Amino acid sequence: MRNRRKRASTALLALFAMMILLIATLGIAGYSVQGMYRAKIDENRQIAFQASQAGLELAISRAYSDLAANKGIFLSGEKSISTDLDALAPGCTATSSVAPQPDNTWAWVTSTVTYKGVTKSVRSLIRARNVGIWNNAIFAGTGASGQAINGNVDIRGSVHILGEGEAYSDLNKNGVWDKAETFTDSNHNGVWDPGEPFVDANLDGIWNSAEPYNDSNKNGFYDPPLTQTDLNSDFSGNAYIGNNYSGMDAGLEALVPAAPRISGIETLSTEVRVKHGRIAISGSATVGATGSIDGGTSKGSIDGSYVSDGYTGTKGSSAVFSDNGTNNAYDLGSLGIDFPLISGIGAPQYLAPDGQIYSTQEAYLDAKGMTVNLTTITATTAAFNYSDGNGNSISFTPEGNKGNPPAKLVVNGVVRVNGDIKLGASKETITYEGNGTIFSKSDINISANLLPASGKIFPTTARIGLIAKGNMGIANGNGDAQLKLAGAFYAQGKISSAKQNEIMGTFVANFYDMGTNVPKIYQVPALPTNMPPAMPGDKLFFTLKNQSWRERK
Ligand SMILES: [Ca+2]
Ligand SMILES: [Ca+2]
Ligand SMILES: [Ca+2]
Ligand SMILES: [Ca+2]
Repeated sequence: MRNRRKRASTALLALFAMMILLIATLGIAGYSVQGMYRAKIDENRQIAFQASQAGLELAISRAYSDLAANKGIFLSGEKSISTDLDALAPGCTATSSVAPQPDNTWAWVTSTVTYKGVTKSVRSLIRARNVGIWNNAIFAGTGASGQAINGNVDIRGSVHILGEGEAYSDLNKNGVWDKAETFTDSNHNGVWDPGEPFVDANLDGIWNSAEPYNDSNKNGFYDPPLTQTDLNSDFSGNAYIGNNYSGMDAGLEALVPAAPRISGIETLSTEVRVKHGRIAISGSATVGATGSIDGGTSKGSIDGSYVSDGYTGTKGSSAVFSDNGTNNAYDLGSLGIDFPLISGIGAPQYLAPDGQIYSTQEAYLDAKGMTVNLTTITATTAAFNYSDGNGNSISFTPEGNKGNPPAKLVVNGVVRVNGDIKLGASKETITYEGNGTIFSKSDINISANLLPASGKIFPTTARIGLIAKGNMGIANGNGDAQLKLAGAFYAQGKISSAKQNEIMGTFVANFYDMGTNVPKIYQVPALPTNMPPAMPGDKLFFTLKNQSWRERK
């Protein structure tokens, strides 16, 4: 009995040992199956994650490339990107979505991928900025005498100065404009003649003439790239670059769309860019402002400063109030933004809206514009009406008794004048309607207020563009008073502003003389997407900034 029990105990012990062994073996086996399973899950998770990240990049690049068609804003939407990601994660289910944030230039972009039962989702907050030529208050090409913008000027909105010098044919491909080699004019005929001694500066054994250049300001010499850009208040008033419409004449403010607001704060998204040259700030001039503006309802600081050569003057960068500080270099070099020359050396080919290519934009304007024989339009000019059946027209109704109703100009399409044109006489007002551009093969002078007609808003329901192949003068005439203007203003040469003008819209010119009377220029952010026809440089350019990234699951 005792023995049996002992045997039984022994048997039980053996069984127990075997069970432990079995459990242990099974445990190892189970562990190894689970380990292989986990490795597979990790691999799937890795693939799902990588695919979701690739999906995010794809969705961001698509949102970016859609910006031009969508006029610079993000549109809400969700789409399947399963097919796009199939090579990375075969058989996955993938979606991307764009969720615009207030003002629609911000958006959350999300990519979600489910691969073999594992779901991964990542998202980024992106911000688009229209950095096109007409999304500025002032765009300057060349600049003269060391200064792109000279004088006291109150600018609300962005400023973009290239300061690249006049365009030229770089015959010897050395990257700089070369003047004529000096020579001894033995026969005093003003030109080099074979045999006359010369200084062979480039050691090529022959006398070299000056490289041809585009003398866009017609001053008779080549204007080189800038080394310094002057913004000063050494005279009267205060030069200023601001980010809001604070202090704007209420009557004028009613003629343009309300300034944008982001989270309730009025802002023009002002950025200041200078590719070549410095900004000199002296006296009480400032770029941006500190402290509360309009009780905190308007933004004081500018959004960004991108000035490669930095600030100088007696105040220098201490007078710059920018969200990104003052040490950022010019950031748009890769976009290839050039001054939009319409004719002469350096003028690019022009891609017309109908897809046809013209040798220059001037060639396009010549071919498509309606030529009229007008040199002066004053408020009392007799009524006229021209049209060509191709969508180009200009008509005029002089002002009524004592200016009531005001004179009205209606322009549609492109109207061309071969010589100078003068708009208005001293202390007059001309109102406008339509969607048109006046192109002068020479100079344009404006002596009257030029504002949208009653009930119209610039540039959404009435817009006018002025293109001067030469120069543009604003209130430069004898007896001209300060003017109020709303439009898109382009001069291949120089824009000169006398008087304390108030301008809504954008100036695009190679050179500026803003005088000493503190003209005010208010950028109208709706302009780049509501341009008058055929304005030079009206292509939209965007930058995209990735503000943040996060993994959702
Ligand atoms: Ca050269
Ligand atoms: Ca000679
Ligand atoms: Ca030579
Ligand atoms: Ca010149």
